[in-house]
Amino acid sequence: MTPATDFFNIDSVLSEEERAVRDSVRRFVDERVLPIIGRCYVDGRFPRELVPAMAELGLFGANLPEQYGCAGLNNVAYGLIMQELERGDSGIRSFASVQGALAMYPIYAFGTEEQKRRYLPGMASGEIIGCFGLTEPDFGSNPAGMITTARERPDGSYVLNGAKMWITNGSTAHLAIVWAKTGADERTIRGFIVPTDTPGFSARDQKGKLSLRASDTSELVFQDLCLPKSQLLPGSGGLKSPLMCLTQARYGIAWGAVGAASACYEEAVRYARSRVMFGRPIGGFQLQQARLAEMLTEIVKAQLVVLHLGRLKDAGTYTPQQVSLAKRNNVNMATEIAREARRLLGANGILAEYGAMRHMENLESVYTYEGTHDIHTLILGQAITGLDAFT
Ligand code: TGC
Ligand code: FAD
Repeated sequence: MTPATDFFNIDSVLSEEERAVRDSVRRFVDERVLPIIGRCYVDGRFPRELVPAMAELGLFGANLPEQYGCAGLNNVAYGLIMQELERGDSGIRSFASVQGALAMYPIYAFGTEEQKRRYLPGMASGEIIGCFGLTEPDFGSNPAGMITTARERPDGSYVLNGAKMWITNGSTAHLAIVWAKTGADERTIRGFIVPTDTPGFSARDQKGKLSLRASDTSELVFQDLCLPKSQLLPGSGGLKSPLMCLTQARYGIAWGAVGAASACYEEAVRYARSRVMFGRPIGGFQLQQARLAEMLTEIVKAQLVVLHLGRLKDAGTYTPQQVSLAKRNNVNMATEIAREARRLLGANGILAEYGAMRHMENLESVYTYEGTHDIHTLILGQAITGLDAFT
């Protein structure tokens, strides 16, 4: 018997193309990610050698149009990609999320035609790696307060000064999408495409991470960094622009969490059926059955949330608040399931040879980034009551 996570036969409501995309990424994860990821995690190394194969599969900016070298998939197929990648590891999904939703999307949404043609095909093919700099050392949940500045000079060029913190892909990226204030308040926030070889740019790896270890995380510093006007994203303006990018990434994360939870659940089922204690498989004890029943129930609910959200996104009728609900619920669900799976595995559950503890540690970052669980609670609170708890 397979530990089927598709308990509600969601397969039957996916299109042939959606299933084919899902299956090809699943194969990639089985063949290329799972055999090496435990080692990468222990070594604290992002497996960059996987990038060409990921590009070949069309995983970067997969829901952006084909005219820019992207796969042009719908949002459900895009979500299924994120689900399968995170079944492997949150760090691998993070790489694809940042590249597609946080670096390619702003160029697509706010860039000129010339910028889209210059950057997007190379990013889809994985030759140009991007990162997204919004968070600062003193402004995480409240990016409106950012102190990075972009001062406009009389010739129309800009000078950037400031620092960004916790930036995924930061030290390996060829370009950074940097958000900075051109004036006094958050209405003047603009986005810039910063080539990372520009004088005045530096990146430093964040050391000592106990989570997302198979992912690069860095601090970026801009010191009198001069940029021609051509690097401004002209369609960006105000905090709303980076928040629009976050909505794209949060959507993918809500799907990704289902993948991480499914990996943990499937591992737990296999273990429960094979581990014998007190003369029988531990899966035969009611306590472990209750644990597994709870996991499966929560996974199914989370699957239904993202599938419906994806259909709404494809219809153009979804809202950022719905995305907040999905990110908040699904990541919390996956965090709990990873912890329960680790416990079910007993001592083996602390080994990198199994996935549960790696997922559990990763999910602590996923719980925190892209809006902490608390921030999404407050976003929902605002949607429910009409009262803003932030100001
Ligand atoms: P607020 O006044 O609420 O909003 C300003 C304007 O933006 C609009 N808006 C959104 N638009 C699109 N999508 C969203 N999610 C939006 N949220 C708000 C809003 O309607 C308004 O528009 P307008 O036309 O009136 O100007 O802004 P606020 O300063 O009160 O902030 C609200 C808050 C706290 C919810 C926001 O700052 C927030 O979401 N904070 C969390 C920060 C965060 O998530 N950072 C993530 C950094 S990137 C990252 O973590 C990458 S991890 C790597 C990976 O993905 O794998
Ligand atoms: P803080 O904002 O300082 O929050 C600390 C605690 O206070 C949290 O529990 C929070 O929920 C709570 N809190 C904050 N405000 C309130 C409130 N109003 N009411 C109640 N509680 C509140 N950022 C990027 O820009 N780009 C990236 O690529 C990126 N990648 C990341 C990768 C990793 C591995 C990690 C861990 C983070 C990454 N981030 C990135 C940063 C991430 O988005 C921030 O860490 C996140 O937004 C939270 O900010 P903070 O860590 O400063 O926490």
